[in-house]
Amino acid sequence: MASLNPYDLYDLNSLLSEEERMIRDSVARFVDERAMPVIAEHFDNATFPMDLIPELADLGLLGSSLQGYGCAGLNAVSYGLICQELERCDSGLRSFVSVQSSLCMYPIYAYGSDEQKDRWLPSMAKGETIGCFGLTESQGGSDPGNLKTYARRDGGDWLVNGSKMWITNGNLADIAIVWARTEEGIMGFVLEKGMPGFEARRIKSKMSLRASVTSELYFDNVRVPEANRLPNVVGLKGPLGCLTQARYGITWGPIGAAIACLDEVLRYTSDRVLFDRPLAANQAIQIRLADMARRITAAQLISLHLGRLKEAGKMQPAQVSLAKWNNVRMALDIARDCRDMLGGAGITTEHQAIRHMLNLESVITYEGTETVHQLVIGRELTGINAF
Ligand code: TGC
Ligand code: FAD
Repeated sequence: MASLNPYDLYDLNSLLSEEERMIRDSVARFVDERAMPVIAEHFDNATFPMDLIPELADLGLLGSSLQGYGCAGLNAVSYGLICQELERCDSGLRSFVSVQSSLCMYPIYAYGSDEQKDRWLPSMAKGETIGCFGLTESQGGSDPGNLKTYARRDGGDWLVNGSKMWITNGNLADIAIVWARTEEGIMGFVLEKGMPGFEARRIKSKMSLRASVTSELYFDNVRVPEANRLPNVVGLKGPLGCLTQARYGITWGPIGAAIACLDEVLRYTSDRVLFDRPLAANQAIQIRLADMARRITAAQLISLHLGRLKEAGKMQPAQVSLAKWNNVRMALDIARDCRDMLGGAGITTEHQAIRHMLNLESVITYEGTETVHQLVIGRELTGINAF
């Protein structure tokens, strides 16, 4: 009997096309050679590895699912595999790509005018223009329908007032996709760095996603031309449609984080000798390792099937909710358990588990908290809206 790959017990590799495997392997190489060696230091110093942005762009990872405008036009499973490999390194690296691709390039692509697409998408694909996505406000991110940021028409322009909270890439961004209430409903606007009255303030003292920039955005009578309003969507379905794209990718990312933790702890428990035998020789340890493999395998099957549904145009938001809930919970539990099996060695960033564990505390909160996704499924099952 051939021995199984501990990180792919069901040989899902065999269900991938040659192109999908090639994409996964080239991102994996980039991660191992370029990102892994620097990530712990960036996490410790609370900096984002800016010098990797051109490399992410050269690999075609920015806006990789979009067609044209210098984008790679990859299928859904390829995008998922990209997220998985990036998050094998760090959720912050995957977040950067998720936000740029699914939350900034996607709304311009899906809801923007031809002029807006020509103006922003090619430079975003090259990593020369960085975006952020402003939906959440301090009064409650789970309920974006209650957003207060307001845009009112003023001649041919709009005046935007309000603020946004917890915005990934906020201080790095050249443009911000800002969702605001108007007399005509919720609309999306592209705000540009340097517009008078538009300010980003970095959120400090984060214990999670430290290798990612998170900011507050402030808008004080920011004058925004009509040419910067996304013309083709009105209502909450605009931002929620972007979230569906990003959440799909997030179902894959934590699989990478969980694999990184399992890999680390498999090595550690084989090498560490306690009571005259390797730690891995204990039943209590093997049961925990087996449980990790079980949960990773289930998550892999969920995301792969979800990806194929997406490619067939059949993916439903409630299916994405189930996968986001399951897969992030899986990875967070595994990271915590791996941290424990490393003992004292598990509390520094010399090992990965604690970094992944802390990052996943954000991942389980952003893009819809675990509870929000549970309630989406509850609503799907019962037909009763419990929000
Ligand atoms: P509800 O009445 O359910 O829906 C309003 C309209 O939106 C449509 N819709 C969706 N469309 C696409 N995708 C989805 N997932 C959708 N969910 C709903 C819906 O059909 C409806 O359309 P229409 O045409 O009838 O108007 O709205 P609700 O107010 O009851 O809210 C439902 C709820 C709670 C699920 C929603 O508000 C929600 O998802 N809340 C969580 C918010 C959230 O996830 N925020 C994330 C902010 S961005 C972020 O965290 C980025 S982190 C990035 C990183 O670093 O990786
Ligand atoms: P709340 O909505 O106040 O929720 C608090 C608690 O109440 C949670 O446990 C929640 O599950 C629970 N809860 C809420 N409603 C119910 C209910 N009906 N029943 C039971 N329990 C409920 N947002 C952006 O727009 N853009 C970004 O780029 C972005 N990046 C982020 C990066 C990081 C690192 C973090 C931490 C957040 C980011 N967010 C971003 C915001 C994120 O989407 C919100 O934090 C998230 O949606 C939750 O909102 P909240 O923090 O206001 O918590």
